[in-house]
Amino acid sequence: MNEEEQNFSENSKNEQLEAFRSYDNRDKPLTTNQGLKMSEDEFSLKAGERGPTIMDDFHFREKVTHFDNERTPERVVHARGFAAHGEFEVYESMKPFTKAKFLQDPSVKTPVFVRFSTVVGQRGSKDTARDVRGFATKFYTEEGNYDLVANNMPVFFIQDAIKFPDIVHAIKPEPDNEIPQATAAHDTFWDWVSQNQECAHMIMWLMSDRAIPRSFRMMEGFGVNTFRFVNEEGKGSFVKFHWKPVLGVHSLSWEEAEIIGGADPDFNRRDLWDNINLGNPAEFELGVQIIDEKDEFAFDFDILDPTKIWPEEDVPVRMIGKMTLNHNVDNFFAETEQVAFHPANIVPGIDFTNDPLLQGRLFSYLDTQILRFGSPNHHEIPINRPVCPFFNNQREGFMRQTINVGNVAHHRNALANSSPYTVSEEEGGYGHYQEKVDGHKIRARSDSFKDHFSQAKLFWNSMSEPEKQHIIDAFRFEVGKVKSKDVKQRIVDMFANVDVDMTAAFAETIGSTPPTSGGSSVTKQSSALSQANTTKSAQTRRVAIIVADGYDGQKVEAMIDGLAAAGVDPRVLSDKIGPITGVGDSKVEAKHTFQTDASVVFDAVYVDGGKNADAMFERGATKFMRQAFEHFKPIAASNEGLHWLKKINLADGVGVVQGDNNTDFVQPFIEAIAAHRFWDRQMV
Ligand code: HDE
Repeated sequence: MNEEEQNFSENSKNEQLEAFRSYDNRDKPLTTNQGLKMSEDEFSLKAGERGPTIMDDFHFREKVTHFDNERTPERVVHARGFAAHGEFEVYESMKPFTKAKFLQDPSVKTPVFVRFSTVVGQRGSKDTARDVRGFATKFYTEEGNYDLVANNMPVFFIQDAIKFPDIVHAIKPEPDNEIPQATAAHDTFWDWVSQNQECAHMIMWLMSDRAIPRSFRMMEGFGVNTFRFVNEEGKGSFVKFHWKPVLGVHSLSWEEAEIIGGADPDFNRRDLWDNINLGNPAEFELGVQIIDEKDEFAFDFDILDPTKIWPEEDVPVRMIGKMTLNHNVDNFFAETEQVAFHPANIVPGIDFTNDPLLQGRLFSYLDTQILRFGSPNHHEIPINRPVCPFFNNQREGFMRQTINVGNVAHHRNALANSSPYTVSEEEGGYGHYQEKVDGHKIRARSDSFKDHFSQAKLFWNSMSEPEKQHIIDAFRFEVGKVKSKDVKQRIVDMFANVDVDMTAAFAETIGSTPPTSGGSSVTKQSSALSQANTTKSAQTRRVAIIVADGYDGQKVEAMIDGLAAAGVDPRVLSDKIGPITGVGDSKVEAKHTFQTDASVVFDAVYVDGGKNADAMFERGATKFMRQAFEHFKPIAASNEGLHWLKKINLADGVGVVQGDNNTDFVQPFIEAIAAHRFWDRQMV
């Protein structure tokens, strides 16, 4: 064991990054990049006070040239992202299945860096677009970096990587006018969908609530592709990776997502940043589904087809470890923007399969990094460096950092005793799984990949009634935005193969002819697919506490204390920022007003009142409460707050907790917050 291995811990990456951090600017003289102290940084060097700037002004030229070059190309997909550091621990040794070192010892914590992203929008687009979310994890293991580059949906649009440029061209803004931004709701995308029916299952996920997550902390992650575990004896098994959020899987309503897009386009990234700063780490369990090689053909779908899930009821997800994201970045560009993921960053014990989507990904990611960084040396950037040492004969290229000492940069050599040398698999060298491959060179799809509708129907069957309605509404919006009548009809004809009632329900509203027959005959359901069955927790939910001067001190304090004790994040909101005084010497600090914060950025609302309550309700609180009600959110009310709720007819809605004559209404409200939403609430 060498020195680096002995020192390996969850802090290894942080310690490595520390060497690159610069805290030096404070109380320091300003210098050029060459270290020259400058006496002036506000006026360029001119020939006379009103004269032209002159070439001698090296400081101006250095500063502006650097500024002019401060952009690198954004990612072609997943451009908008947000990342955090953390650690991963395995629950028990996975030795029977894989020799991957980071999956052996429960006492070892591996540092990780995770970048969440949307796929379609540009870097400055909104967080809450209807879209797939990326969920890419870099494990800095003792054996090198392992990247699990996942999404929050378990299947993909296409079965073969050669189609990726086509789907991305179709879903991105249209090329003539670059409209619309960050949405699939336009002609080229749905034209592509109707011509590529393998995407039917993925479209069901995209139309579902999964595409508008409440929080990065409340979504699942899926490796999508089928990978291979390999153990020390060389035995392989097929594996799919899952991340399960400890807080459960929760989503916004569509209207809310649209409003938040304007009210707080950084909603998801702010949520992660704030919560980590508040000491609420984002936690996910790592799960694996394992299929023995002998069962490769035991299913009614092809286990290498990335448009198929392995239903959890048939292949259980085994929870094998936990990831905790507890540390924000110091510098967005240096870390979040410069991190470079690649599914081929792999460690011994994990290998690939012939999944045709995965095979193409193994090429694409390295290629795209070379455009983004303009250099094959991006592995030297601090965030991308492995924490274990690396040695090889690669040299030079743009921005090379390492100073390789010595004259030998070739293998095999005698001058340096043939080092760096390769090592056997027994000593930790990577050996590829020796799968036997036998076939003709052919451009074709296997017959086993040709059923596009059965699992789309399985997904539909598994949804609760509100989830089904949301899917229908999403089709109505997305396909309703399509201008071509022909494309719309083709979409209707395509989804009639999934479910006739579902398709008829949106066909009518988009001006198409509804189907009268068709539909998949699948009746099976999978309860793991419905968010109705997910974990419920009030923890970290943000709740607006609406008060005006003269509020009920006892009630409001009991509520704030009770919520805080349950891990909820209460935020006082009034019609002015500053101290608000309640009855009985009670005082709270309002940090939000109806002008600064919309109802949509809170999970729930408690409204009391006060002597100025009428004015407050007339000015902003009524709209705020009505919006919370329309977005199915838990509401609690007491005193004037309850009075107003009654006045506007909302007090008897499901999920509304009334605080008058109710000594303990805090607990029922916490339970209502944990329920997330009351989707069956009737609107008044
Ligand atoms: Fe990616 N994908 N992808 N992808 N992908 C990229 O690499 C690609 C696919 C995913 O936060 C790119 O560094 C191809 C599936 C995530 O930095 C690019 C195909 C899944 C991220 C690329 C796929 C993903 C990317 C663009 C089809 C889920 C963001 C920038 C064969 C398992 C990583 C970059 C980050 C990024 C190619 C399909 C996940 C162009 C060719 C399936 C989370 O290389």
